[in-house]
Parts: sequence; structure tokens; C-alpha cells
Amino acid sequence: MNVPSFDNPVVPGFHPDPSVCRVGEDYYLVCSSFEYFPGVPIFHSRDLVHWRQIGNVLDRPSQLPLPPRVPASGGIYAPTIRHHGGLFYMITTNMDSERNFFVTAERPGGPWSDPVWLDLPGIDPDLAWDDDGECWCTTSGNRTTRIDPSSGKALEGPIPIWSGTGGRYPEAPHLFHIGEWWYLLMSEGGTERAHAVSIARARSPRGPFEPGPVNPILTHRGTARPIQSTGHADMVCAPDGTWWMILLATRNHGFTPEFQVLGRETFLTPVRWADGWPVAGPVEERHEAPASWHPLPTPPARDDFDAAGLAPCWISPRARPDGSWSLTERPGWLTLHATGPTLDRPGHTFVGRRQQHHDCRFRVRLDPGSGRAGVSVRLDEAHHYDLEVHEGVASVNARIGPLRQTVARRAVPPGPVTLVVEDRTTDLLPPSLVGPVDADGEPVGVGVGGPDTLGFSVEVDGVPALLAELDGRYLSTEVATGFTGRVVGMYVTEGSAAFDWFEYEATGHAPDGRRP
Ligand code: 6LW
Repeated sequence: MNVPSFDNPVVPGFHPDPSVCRVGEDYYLVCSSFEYFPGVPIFHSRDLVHWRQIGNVLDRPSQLPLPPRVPASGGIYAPTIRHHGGLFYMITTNMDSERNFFVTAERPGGPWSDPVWLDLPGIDPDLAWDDDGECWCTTSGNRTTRIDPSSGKALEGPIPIWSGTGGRYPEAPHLFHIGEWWYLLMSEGGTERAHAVSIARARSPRGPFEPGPVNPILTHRGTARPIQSTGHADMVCAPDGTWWMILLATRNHGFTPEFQVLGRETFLTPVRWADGWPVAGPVEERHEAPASWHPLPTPPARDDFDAAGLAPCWISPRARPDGSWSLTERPGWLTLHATGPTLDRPGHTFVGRRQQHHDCRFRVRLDPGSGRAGVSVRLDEAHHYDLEVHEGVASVNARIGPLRQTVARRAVPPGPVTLVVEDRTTDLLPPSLVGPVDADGEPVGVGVGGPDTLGFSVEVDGVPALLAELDGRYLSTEVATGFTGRVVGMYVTEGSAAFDWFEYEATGHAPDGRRP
């Protein structure tokens, strides 16, 4: 029999801190969203492999106030999703107030309630219920507190339970009641290369917890594996009794220290049980699939902005105020109105989506009118490359830390114009590093140079005219710092502009034959 296999990551692009739950044959998954609005993307799957975004849990300002003071990588940290007593619960932390809260919904697509706030120390809150219906909220540290799940009030605790094997940042706790045991799955070592998943168990959520015989139960630290930083895991049992782990990891490219440009992504790996203890990993790029197999239709590459609302993949830094965008002012177009003069500071109009592939291209049809508008590849306010049009001139602008420079300009005809950004991991810009070269003087060897090259073009009479190519390393986590990944999108910083469509496609293959 031909057993299907699946490719990791199962949710590519900046989708960290995944949490998963199953209701019948349906799985639901949520991820962190930091400073972006709407927040906490929620996905549905029937097989743990193919995921479709069905919404954003926090899609109203009353649930997700993110004022301009919220820094990049502030805002919403790791969520947990659980289903209990006919209700979905999503619990997370808003780092602006440094408080934990949960929201509930009867249906995962929403509407979700307004927040119920908790006064508990720590981040990365988890929810679990015992046989008596008592609700336990566990936070980083790791400490558990019995709470009233309607008011959020603490009833007992916090009780310190187990802080791991000594790695820094014991966090991402999830409690599972399996048979006679309460298992504490947690992460330690920090979210970077030392990231690891460890396990302990007890007869009661109050403890005492005994560590598993072999910890960590999963880590890629110190390995040459292409998937790195494995951690922040959640587990779920499939209807056939097999267990699966959903976790974050990164794919790094380029010369040492290697660069992460897409952020932390969501991966899937099987869980084995040995003498009553779960073990997982290594996380491979390809695994044998779970028994159920429910592929989804490939989403269309182009969003024509013909729908009544914006698709759930579209996000904006901090806020998307009413009046800053419209799908009805010019039907079939997304009209954006400037709310701030620069992408370099919070409080501007930007609508984008996560970059999900290392090799990809996006194209946009823009009518700049009399405005200043364009497309941007952004990590944060201090790290972005922009291709914009203003008064008949297209320009490429690079903001890298404290430096801002216009690197190319070109006249464009009046009226709508098509802008193209292409990211590639092959045929890179000549590296600035002196590395080994072949007989022709071409750089050779693994990882010489940057992780990728971004090309910025304007289509003139249907033919792309290249304005500039830029090294992708400056839009990487290693340069910019932080918890997010690249977001690509449309903006306006002066007046108004309209976008007829936005097209995003994965292209080509990574140099080692991996899918992009
Ligand atoms: C999150 C913590 C972590 O709260 O990174 O990888 C933090 N793990 O658990 C932000 O994503």
C-alpha cells in the first residue's frame, strides 16, 4: 500500500507557538500574532497536515487593543486552544498589559467573546480540566492555578509544578490528563537553537511531578538538521489513538550564523510512547502521514478584492481602523487611506500577509492616484524594503536599522501600474564575504552569502523592468531580532491609493531540492 507522506512545515511562514485541539474528526490550530491585527490566526484541518485559515480569534479592537506604543514583537504571545463543555477556549497573553486572558466561542470560526482577564504570573497560559470539572491554568515558570473558568478568578495556587531540566525559560506548559497520569509537556532552552521539549508526570495536577526518564524528549540543538529551534510544542490524539506533536521550528539559510527570514513556522511530527512516556522527533522535512488524509484545494494565487470582506490572511501592524481601508469605495479594489506618513513608525496604513516560502513572487496592481503608495517586505518598522510610486516615479527604498536609503528610481506612466517583488534562494547577489571560490571565481560551498535575494520590478507593457536587487539578510531575525517573520503587503503613506489585486506564488525549489 502506498502510504502518503507529508512535507514540513505544515503551516509555513510566521506561525509560531502553535496550539492544537481536536473535536470529533476536526482539528483546530492557533498561533501567536504579536503586534498584528487581527490576531491569533485560527486554522481547521481534518488530517493535521492540510490546514485552512478560517479566521482570526481576536478580530475586534475590544479584544485586541494594540496602541502605537506596542513594540514590534510585543502584543499577543503564545495562545492555547482547547474545547470543553461545548465551548472553545483560546487563552493567551497581551504583553502590552502583561496580563493573561481567554475568550470563548461556540464555533471556532467565531464570534469569539470579549476577553476574560486573569491575574496570574507568567506567560504562555494553558487550560486543562480534571474529572471533577475543575479548571487548571498553567503558565510559564511552570505554575498551575485552579481557576473559575467563567470569571477567570484564581481559586487555588499558583502551585509551582516543574521547571524543567535546567534550561533557560521554562515555558509553553501544556497539561494532559491521559489515563492515570497528568503529563506536563513544556519547553526550555529559549526559542532559539537550544530549544527543547521536556516532559514530567504526576497523579494530580497539584503534583508532585516526576521528570521523564529521558529529557528532553525532542530537540535539534547542536545538530546539522535543516530544521532547527524545535520547541514550543502541543500534543493531540487522533481518532485512531495515534498521538501527534505540533511545534515551532525554523529553517535557516546562508553563511554562518545562518538566517531565518520567514520566522518560526509550524511543524508536525509523530509521538511514540515508550513505557508510558511520550517521545518525539527528530522532525523531518517529510514524514509518514496520519491515517486520515484530507487534502484541500490550492487557494487561488490572486486576491481580486471582489469579496465583501478581507480574507483572514490579511493583517496590519497594531490596528486597521475603520476609514483607513475600503472594499466598496471602488468596487473590486482595495482602497487604502494614509493614517501616517512613514512605515518607519507605528501608525501607518499597511495591509499584508505572511511570506510563506523562501522562493516566491508577489505582484500587485496599484493605482497610486495622487497618493504615495506601494508594496513592502517588512519585519518591523526598522527593517523593510519598499517599492513605491509617487508622482510618476517608482522608487525602491531600504530601511535597515538606523539607515534609510532610496536605492533606485524610474519613471512610470500615469495610471495603474504592476509592481513585482521576487525572492529567490538561488543565483544570489554576490556575497560580501570572502569565501571559497571555484576556477571561475564563483563562490562555492554551503551557505556562502546571504539567505536570499529580493528583486523589485515594475511591469512596463507587461515586461518586468528590474529596479533593484537587495540582500535578504537585513530582513532576517538574526539582524532585526524579534519573534515574528516577514510580512509582505500594500501600503499608503500619503493620500489614498487603490489596489486591484494582489498575487502571491511560491516559485522554484530551494537549492538542496527541498520544496520552497
Ligand atoms: C513565547 C514563548 C516562546 O511566549 O516564544 O518559543 C515566546 N517560545 O513560549 C514568544 O513567541
